Amino acid sequence: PFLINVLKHPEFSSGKATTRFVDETPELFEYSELRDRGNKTLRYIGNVTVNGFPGIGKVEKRAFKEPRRPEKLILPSKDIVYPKHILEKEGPEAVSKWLKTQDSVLMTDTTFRDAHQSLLATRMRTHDMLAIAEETEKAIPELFSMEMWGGATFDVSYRFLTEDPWVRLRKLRKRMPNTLFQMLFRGSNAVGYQNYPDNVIEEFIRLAAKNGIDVFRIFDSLNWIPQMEKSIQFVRDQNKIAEAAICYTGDLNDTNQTKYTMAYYKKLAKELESLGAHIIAIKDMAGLLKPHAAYRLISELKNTVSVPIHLHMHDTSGNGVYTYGAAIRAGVDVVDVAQSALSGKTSQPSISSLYYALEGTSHAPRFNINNVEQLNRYWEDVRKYYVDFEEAMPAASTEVYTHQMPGGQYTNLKQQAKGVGLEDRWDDIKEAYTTVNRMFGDIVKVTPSSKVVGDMALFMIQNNLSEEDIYEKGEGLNFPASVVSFFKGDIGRPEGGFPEELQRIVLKGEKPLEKRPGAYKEPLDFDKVKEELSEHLDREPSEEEVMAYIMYPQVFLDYTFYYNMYGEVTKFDTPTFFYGMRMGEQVSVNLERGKTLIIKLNQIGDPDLDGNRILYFELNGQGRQIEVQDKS
Ligand code: 3PY
Ligand code: ZN
Repeated sequence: PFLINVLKHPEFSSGKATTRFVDETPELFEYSELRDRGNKTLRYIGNVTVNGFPGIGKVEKRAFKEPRRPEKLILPSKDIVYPKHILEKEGPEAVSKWLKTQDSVLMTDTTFRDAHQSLLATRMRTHDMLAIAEETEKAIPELFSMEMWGGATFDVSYRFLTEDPWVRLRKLRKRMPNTLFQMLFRGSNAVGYQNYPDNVIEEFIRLAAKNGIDVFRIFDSLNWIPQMEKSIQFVRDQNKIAEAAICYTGDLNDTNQTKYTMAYYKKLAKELESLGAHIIAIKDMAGLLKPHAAYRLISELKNTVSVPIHLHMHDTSGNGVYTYGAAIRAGVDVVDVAQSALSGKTSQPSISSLYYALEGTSHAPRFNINNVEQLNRYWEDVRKYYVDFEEAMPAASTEVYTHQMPGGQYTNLKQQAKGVGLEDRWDDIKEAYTTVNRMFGDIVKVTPSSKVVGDMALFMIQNNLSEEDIYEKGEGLNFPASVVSFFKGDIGRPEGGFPEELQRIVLKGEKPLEKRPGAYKEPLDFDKVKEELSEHLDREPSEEEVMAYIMYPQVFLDYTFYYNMYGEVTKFDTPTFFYGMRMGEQVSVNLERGKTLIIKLNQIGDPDLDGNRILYFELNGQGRQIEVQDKS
């Protein structure tokens, strides 16, 4: 294509071109680059139109309305205090102190992270967040923070959305410069499912801070502090907010509870405070904290530590707003909520429901509810794009108090069960999940420990194994890799230690670790990894790309392969990204300012003998054909 550009250029055809013509005429490159981006775009759209999107398959593209946008926002007054500014001017301790002086409860909006992780299999695209980011900051400047990164979003972006999560972070940062950005960080597991050497944890935190994260919610999936303390220190080293989380499990109302008691939570909170946490979070990842227990827990914690308390929960049981009400009466400083259209069930309680529940009390939040409701219309419309990822329960379910499955796992495990043909045994799987938890000694269940319990439950159902069978036939069984690794101590140590008999059966003579896994790991040689990645990419990678490759080597390489093939697919609107185009439809893709592709699909040819179809497009008025292999 480059040569053709040269030949067609007016200066060249007029005969005036010199040998320096190519150097002095950069638009040639630009033109061929745009052409190349056009080709990639058509290749993507052609492929998804013919073959469908992974996980959805080939379905007819419905007609979607443009999402409604907020039109009458009341803009923030000049004297509004942004905690982000406090952090920047006075540091994390000042934010912590400021929080404690607030009468009204503060809120973290999880719409960009946990809400869609827990309802829509983490598939929310950057495109849909960016489109509302500026208005969100204008509409609710009173938020404590926006949770918008970490957890499962890191790998899902690369794996399923062909998106770079670092780019998401930077772009949102630009549009929301005054809002604290919060991420979920799995302690020594970073944003992965395994332990990393300490220098990897340090480097990840440095890069996340550099790219825009302010608040790091650090947790360990077994509440094991040796897996958290390095992360707390590394966040402090960056002068960012270290929010150390205690995962809530069991039931504080249960007088027979011997492990997860009030004393247990108080002890953890004290230890985390002494390690330098600026905020203590109670992370109720399944939604097990009942109202009365919440009142008692928060009251006790407020008397135990002097840092603020941030409560996170999922609304699976339907009791979320009631629990928050009780916690707020007990003086909790911040709670996690989601925009109504993405709230409830396995997600967080609704920001607007909670607003009205608190109206008239001394803790009522200060934001403008009408602004929030205007934003919510956008989310009502955008959620429709993602219906094919809605795996959640159809309504609230109090069974969660029995199976204790985290909100973020519910849809994933269901998908996993479907994958091995066990969809119809979902009730049995939930029951097995409860059994496995008991067999493991009643452990905290959250990524990655929840995955171990889920894998074991599936394994038992798939192989028709009862609890007795495991003890009787265990020596001859090939347990799932995650289960073996758990009993080895690879993700840490549960409260009260491992059940010895089961550990012996699973490990088959192998010795478990004696110290935290990170203590055995040599520091990673970043230069060496960078060199290795350069060879794969054939160019010098950025430090963020090196980190992505460390976390998820194959996923990252696959991402770069698809990125090279399809270009910046984040620029497409979401219906086109998931469903391609209808015959005769026209869409526009704005690549950057002044570079818009107007695409029309005119015809799809019949497959040839090899199954290849020709798609006839118009790209900015010019006919273009793309050949796509029909995989059906
Ligand atoms: C995650 O680790 O992704 C979670 O959301 C845990 O609750
Ligand atoms: Zn959560």
